[in-house]
Amino acid sequence: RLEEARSAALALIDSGDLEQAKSKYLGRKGEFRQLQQLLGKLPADQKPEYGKAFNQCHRAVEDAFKAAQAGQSAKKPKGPRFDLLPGARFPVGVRHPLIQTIEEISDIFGRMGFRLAEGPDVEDVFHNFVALNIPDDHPARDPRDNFYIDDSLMLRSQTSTVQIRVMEKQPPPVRIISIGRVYRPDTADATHSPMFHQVEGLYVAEEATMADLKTILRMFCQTYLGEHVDIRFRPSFFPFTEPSIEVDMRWSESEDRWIELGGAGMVDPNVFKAVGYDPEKVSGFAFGLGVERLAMRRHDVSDLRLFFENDVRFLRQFA
Ligand code: FA5
Repeated sequence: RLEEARSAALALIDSGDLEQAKSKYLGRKGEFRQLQQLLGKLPADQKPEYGKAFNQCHRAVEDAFKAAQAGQSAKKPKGPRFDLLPGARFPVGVRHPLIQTIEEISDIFGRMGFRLAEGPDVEDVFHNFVALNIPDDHPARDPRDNFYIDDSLMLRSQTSTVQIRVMEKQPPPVRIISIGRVYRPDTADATHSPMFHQVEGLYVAEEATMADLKTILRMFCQTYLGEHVDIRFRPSFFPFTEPSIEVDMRWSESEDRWIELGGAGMVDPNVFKAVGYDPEKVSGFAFGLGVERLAMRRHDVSDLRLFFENDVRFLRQFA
């Protein structure tokens, strides 16, 4: 009976009469349901053999049914039965190149063990300056160089604020990056914008060295920009690192033109004190790089303002 049911059901499916096949064989009152019920009444020693045969037949018919069903619905045109000519193409957007850059940067540092951290764009003077060892009379605090909201609030001028926010919340060791917007009343030109992005990194451990810092920066640049990229380090000064360096990248292999990528250095003991870390017990390094500058170098974009003009002819090239 099982064999009969199988061939009859398959024949129906073959002929395309899926309704019949379903109600007669596969439905709730169908033949297979009845055959399955017989299973319960068999003597125990015949059950496994019959059960196996039943399952095989049932599955074969079901699979054939599903395949036929899929075939039928694919053939049945759902829309109007005429050709809309010429085909109207929907414009499909692309993710903004800076978003793509940010995701790739966090991917690369993620693989090196750096967790992603965040801080607010509207920041207080304590996190933007005080805790970073930038004294009251420091020129970096000048109202002409910052967007103050009132005496104690401002749009952050650097992502170094996130170093403080992270260390306030957790004990060492720390290994984070933070990527976000920063704001400075800089005049827009080919390499500057009043709003731009930085990627900040902070590494704190029992022992961290300048060599570790330079290796991480070099590895990151070679991964993101390519093996051939030329990087150079210059001595520099930041109140929150000592010693401090600046990182430049060569604009192209053929040109002797260098562009500043960011600042970095060994975390100043005063910064550790501000967040309650013991500078005798930990050391660390930090860096802050310009995200637009990285994207420019990677995609050979000669004017940073293009990233903010949102001309679709430019954006489409990043599909
Ligand atoms: C800083 O902002 C420091 N916080 C970096 C740092 C972090 C030093 C941690 C030590 C330890 P600086 O002002 O140089 O440094 O800015 C860093 C980078 O941001 C620059 O090298 C440049 O790539 C980018 N940058 C600065 N100003 C602009 C701007 N107006 N438009 C686009 N990119 C900018």
